[in-house]
This record gives sequence, C-alpha cells and structure tokens, in this order.
Amino acid sequence: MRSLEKASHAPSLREMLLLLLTAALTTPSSGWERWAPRLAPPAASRVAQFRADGHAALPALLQPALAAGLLEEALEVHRTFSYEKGYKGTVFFRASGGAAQAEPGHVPPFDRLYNLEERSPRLRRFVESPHLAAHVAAFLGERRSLRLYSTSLFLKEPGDSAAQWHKDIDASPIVPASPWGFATLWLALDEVSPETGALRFASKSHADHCTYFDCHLPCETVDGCYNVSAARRLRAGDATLHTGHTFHFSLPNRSEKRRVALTVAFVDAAAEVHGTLPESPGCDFLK
Ligand SMILES: O=C(O)CCC(=O)C(=O)O
Repeated sequence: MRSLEKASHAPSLREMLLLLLTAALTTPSSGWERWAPRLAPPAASRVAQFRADGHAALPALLQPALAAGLLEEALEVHRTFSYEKGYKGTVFFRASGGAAQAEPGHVPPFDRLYNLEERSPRLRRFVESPHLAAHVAAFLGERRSLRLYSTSLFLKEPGDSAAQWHKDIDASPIVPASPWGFATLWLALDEVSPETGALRFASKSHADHCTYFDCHLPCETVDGCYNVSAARRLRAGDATLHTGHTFHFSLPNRSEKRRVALTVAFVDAAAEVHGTLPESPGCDFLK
C-alpha cells in the first residue's frame, strides 16, 4: 500500500516530459537568450589589426541561425513600414513612436532604416546586449565603457548604388574623447561580395584628423592618400568593425541578389552627443 501511494505521487515519465515541455514553452527567457548571445573574446591579432588599420574583419561573429533570425526581424520592420507605404529611402524610427523621413528631396542610393529596434523587441534585445558592447569594447580598449549610439539596416537591392567615401563621424553630431570612442559594427545578414556591394576601407585613415567640422587630408583624394582594403566576401553572421574616423565606402549592387547589413554603432559612454550637425560641413570634399 505504502509503495502504491508513493507511486501515485511520483510523476510518470510522460508527466515528467509534459512538465519539462510546459516549462520550456512558458519560461519568460525561453528562446530569449538567443538574441543576446555570449561572444568569444576577440583574438589579440584581430584587435592589433583593428588598432593599426582602423578596421578589421570579424568572421563568424554570429551563429548562422541568429543571423537568419535578425534578417527576418529586420526585413519585417522594413516590409511593414517602407513597402506598405510604397516608400524607398531613409527612415528614422523614433522612440516616441513616430517615423521621420530624413533628407527630403534627396534620392538615396539604397534603403536605410535607422533605430529599427524601436519596432522590434528582438532586435532591441540584440543591439542592447551587454555581450555585444563588451565585444566591441575589447577592440577599442579594455576599460572602455560604451553605449549604443545608433543602429541601421542598409538594404541594397540589385541595381542600387554605391555609398561614397565618408567617415561615420561626419554624419554624427558626437564628440568622442578619442578616435577609439566611436565604432560601427557592420553585420552581414546576407552573403556579401564585391558584386552585391561590399565595403572597402582606407587603412590607417582613422589616424588623420578629418571630421565633418574640419578636415585636413594628407593628399588630394582618399584613394591617393591611403591603402584601400580589398572588398571582403562575407557570409551571413560575419562582421566588420570600423572606427568612426575610418574612411570607407560601399560598392554598388551589380548582382541579381539583395544585400542586407545591420549596423550597430557604439560611442564612449563619456562622449558628448549633440542634437544636430552644424549647417554646413567644414570639409570641402564632403559637401
Ligand atoms: O552598407 C553600406 O553599403 C554602407 C554602409 C556605410 O556606409 C556605413 O556603415 O557607414
């Protein structure tokens, strides 16, 4: 009798499995952790390359499944806003809920959506992950404390144009304490190749003072001044990192394939962030 009583209180194997399944499906963190993955610390050689050149490749930063999930989320934000409105161009999502079109009258080279985490809790979970910031901080300096500055989706359809030479600092009203106080993580969510619109960087250009406000190039053109990196082939989940002071551009999409990248820009927690850029850039060739 005693043993029967015991048996009636002990859950059967079937009940145990059901309990486990229910727990897995109802725990708030279920599936949630995958959007903020722990990342292995970068190799010292990669950090050294980044410090010397102002840019570096971060192969296989994200698991393919996460890259696919981010792509799906980002495209959903893009679809529900841009495509339903028949709009192509640049959109800033605001925390207040509104979406504002930037650069009225300007024909953009490709679709750019900024701050899309405002429309997707999963994207927010990813871009605000302390693991992601810590990984970037390891490139910028061990003790650096970073905060999220902006995120963007850069979507290049077949036929879309190049992005011209620029430094991200040119378009950002921020004053980091040093060239290591601003960096952009550029995540490939599709295959990237020279044909679909890969990025190219001017190595060591981060070391020369040149911002939206004031620019002194050591010679006449960016290509003439620096060694320009080859266009890297990337798989979904691969990334590159460049400082806000590193000149870069992206090639046009001459292929039949779409190219999607998600960028996450970080600034030094101590950087000054202003509301707007000055009316006219001080640097002639950026006008
Ligand atoms: O994705 C692109 O084609 C352009 C990216 C870019 O200009 C940037 O990351 O600042």
